[in-house]
Amino acid sequence: MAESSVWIIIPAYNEGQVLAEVIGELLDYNRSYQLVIVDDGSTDDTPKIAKNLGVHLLVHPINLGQGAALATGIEYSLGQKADIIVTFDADGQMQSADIGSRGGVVISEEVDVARGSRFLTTPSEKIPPIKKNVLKLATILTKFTTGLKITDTHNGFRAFRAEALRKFTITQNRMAHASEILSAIARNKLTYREVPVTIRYTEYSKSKGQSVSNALNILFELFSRGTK
Ligand SMILES: Nc1nc2c(ncn2[C@@H]2O[C@H](COP(=O)(O)OP(=O)(O)O)[C@@H](O)[C@H]2O)c(=O)[nH]1
Ligand SMILES: [Mg+2]
Repeated sequence: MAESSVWIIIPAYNEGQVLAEVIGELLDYNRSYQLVIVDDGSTDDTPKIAKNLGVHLLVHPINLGQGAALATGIEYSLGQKADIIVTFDADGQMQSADIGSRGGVVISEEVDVARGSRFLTTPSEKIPPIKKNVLKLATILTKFTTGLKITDTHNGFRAFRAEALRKFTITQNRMAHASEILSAIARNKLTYREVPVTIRYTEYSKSKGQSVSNALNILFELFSRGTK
């Protein structure tokens, strides 16, 4: 059987400081991955750096948000006949080793979606306490609104079978896409598995990451929208 083609979508917004290192780690891990950087209207040196990395580069002329960047990368990869599509952050918080060769469990366990969970590995004291509580609340609301039993609802690490991604599109441009994807998994009855991933909390990532108030906004949005 031919090898599956694995496409990694890397949304990047002002990640010039770390982007080259993140891409280098992914390539060192597995050279056969197709890497797609979506430069989301960055105003730093992200475009210049991305251009020289020898990977697929898609550009939003203005900043549209992480959800829009993922949608752009997914549409492109589906058009290139990807078999497995992985969403992976550009800020160095994720580890390429967590992808697993060839899409890992998506293939070995024959599920539509493998979702990362930081609560299956990272010693929980490393997760900022407020963030931990917000994420815990999110799991309860998610169970209530979608019926999905997920330990980490807002983890950006996901691996999809291409066919699963053809069943829905991401319309939430900004961070609410995380909830939208969960609703789509429930609505389309996609099979899923959570896989342990390590999320690194560096000073850099903490200074740039999503604020707790934004996480709360996302939660309210999820709660009010339900599974529609
Ligand atoms: N914050 C933010 N991140 C974006 C945007 N567009 C793309 N991204 C990328 O989305 C990923 C996750 O963003 P981040 O703010 O670190 O989210 P967090 O890790 O959930 O706190 C990073 O790779 C960003 O570079 C955007 O408009 N805003
Ligand atoms: Mg981050």
